[in-house]
Amino acid sequence: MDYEHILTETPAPGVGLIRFNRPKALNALNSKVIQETFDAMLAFDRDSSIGAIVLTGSDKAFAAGADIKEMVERNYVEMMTGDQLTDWSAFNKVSKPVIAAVSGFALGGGCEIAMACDMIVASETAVFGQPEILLGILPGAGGTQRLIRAVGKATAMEIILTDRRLSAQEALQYGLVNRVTAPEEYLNEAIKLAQKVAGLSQVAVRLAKDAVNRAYELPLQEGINYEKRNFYLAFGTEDKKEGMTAFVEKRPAQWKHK
Ligand code: DAK
Repeated sequence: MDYEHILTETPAPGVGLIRFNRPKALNALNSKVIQETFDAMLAFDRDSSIGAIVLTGSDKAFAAGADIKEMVERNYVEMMTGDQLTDWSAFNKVSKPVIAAVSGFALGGGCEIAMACDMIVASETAVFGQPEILLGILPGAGGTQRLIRAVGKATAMEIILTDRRLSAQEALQYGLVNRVTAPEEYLNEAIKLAQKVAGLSQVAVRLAKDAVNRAYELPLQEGINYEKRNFYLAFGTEDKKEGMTAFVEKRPAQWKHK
């Protein structure tokens, strides 16, 4: 598939890679980038040979936010009735794990997309922030909700109200990212992590990701009940039988993803 603003490849078995590719605009996310990213993501999600997806940008910028030049003339009604909102929320439809490989700027919508991923590998150069307040707006793709869960209210407020930026090391301390690597290693590390997940049962991974994400939405007891249903569902799969039999027979499991 030919895209204008993203590149896709399969850098390792089972791993789908999507790269924002508007280097001159620091990967500013215009409508086309968002549309293409979600198209590619859903294509990898449907592809049974893919077990995990890596989303990355360039060394200088994961993404410097939504495209301000595209938004500058837009008014309330155009934003509300445009298809942008639907596009941004299509992220929730991806059932396979998505790992963000972040180097350089992850600002505004860039930070929000990274936070919407399931894991984040950051280069030492990564900078996370929500500078929307400087533009007279506020985060609109989950920033006010996801950041507070990741870093707590005090820090989230400071980031959103004063444009405080987090370094990769600070993001690691807060638990916003999974790990920090040397600048030349972040993508390899993300691909390795994706390979690890891609080597597992896709059905078990899907059920597990779904259950973890429910923790965001549900009160504890309902979340525990939800988890239990997914847990029992796993007992209906061939992969459960294979995984446990392989353990007993002391051999690696051969997953069928069924
Ligand atoms: N939009 C458009 N162009 C951008 C851009 C952006 N966000 N960020 C950078 N660029 C462009 C610059 O205009 C410049 O282009 P030329 O002037 O060369 O044509 C080029 O990229 C290089 O940028 P700089 O010259 O500024 O590079 P520096 O290294 O000096 O500075 C910087 C890098 C990242 C600190 C700076 O570019 C910057 O502050 N960028 C803006 C960051 C920002 O404010 N981001 C938040 C945008 S608002 C929605 C949901 C969410 C959102 C929108 C809608 N819906 C649900 C509908 C999200 C909103 C946002 O993200």
